[in-house]
Amino acid sequence: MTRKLDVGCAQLGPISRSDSRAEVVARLIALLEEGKERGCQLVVFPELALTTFFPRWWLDDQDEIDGFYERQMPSPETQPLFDRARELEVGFCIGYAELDESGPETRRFNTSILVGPDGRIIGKYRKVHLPGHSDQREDWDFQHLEKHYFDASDTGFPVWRAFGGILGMAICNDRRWPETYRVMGLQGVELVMIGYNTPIADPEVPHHDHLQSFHNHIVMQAGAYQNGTFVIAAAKCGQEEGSTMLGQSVIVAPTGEIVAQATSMGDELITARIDLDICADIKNYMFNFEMHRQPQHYGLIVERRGAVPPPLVDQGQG
Ligand code: ING
Repeated sequence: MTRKLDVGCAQLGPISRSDSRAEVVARLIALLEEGKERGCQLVVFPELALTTFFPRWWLDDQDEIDGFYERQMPSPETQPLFDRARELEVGFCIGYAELDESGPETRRFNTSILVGPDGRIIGKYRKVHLPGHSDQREDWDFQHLEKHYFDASDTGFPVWRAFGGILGMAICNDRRWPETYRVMGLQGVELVMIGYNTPIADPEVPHHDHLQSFHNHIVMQAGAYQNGTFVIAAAKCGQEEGSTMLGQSVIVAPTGEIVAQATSMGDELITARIDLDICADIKNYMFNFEMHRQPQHYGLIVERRGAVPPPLVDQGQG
């Protein structure tokens, strides 16, 4: 019996700073309902899917800042999404800014959760790779302050048995790092669900702006193929508060092939019937980790954070 799963990737267009949770939740529910109509059992939403991408600004008003976070999930404002998902019996993955007051200190995370068709939370992931900077860059049109607004992850990259397979989550910049996929690959992951908010303009390397879509896809196609897993990646995109955000959401097969791709810069659902059993075609042969990996030579990957080139040897070289 093949393990076919009908999945949806729900790309979101811009969310304005002034959009209420209710307005956004209505858009999410519309995409979930379309997913149901098209036979989806699981729908993946973007990173920070409830608000505008607020790390683009240096904000001083703590109340305004806190307004971008969820203190509980589901919250009263997001409960309608969970209720509708349960009615439709469609699971979903969604990213949001999490304000965690459960411990002695308040902690803040860029978080993603997996919710089952019964509306119950199956698992939570907190973003590991926080890109950008923590200081204000006065001369930049937009900041990238995830290191300022979010704490480091305390979850790492877990996976869960759900929807007939082994599923994991990653968030935006995580998708650029091979370690993200490999840590889940070493747990047998068959579907990695990713949300992203990617500004086209990178002030530090503006001459790469035209490569954003290429880089977006190459890293996920490679991660999928090298670990024999499907990848579903949902963008929040379009002109959001003056910042042009990358779209081109995709569903990628374990072969690295793109199965479906969004063609708009707005709210758009792309779908696919994926067969989780084809992961074995990669996991059992080309990337049979048990048969081919040589961890005794990989130590630097864990031991070393930054690159350390070999010492300059005096061979008359400059
Ligand atoms: N967004 C971007 C990403 O990795 C980024 C971060 C930083 C993009 C600098 C471009 C330039 O896709 C998030 N949210 O990680």
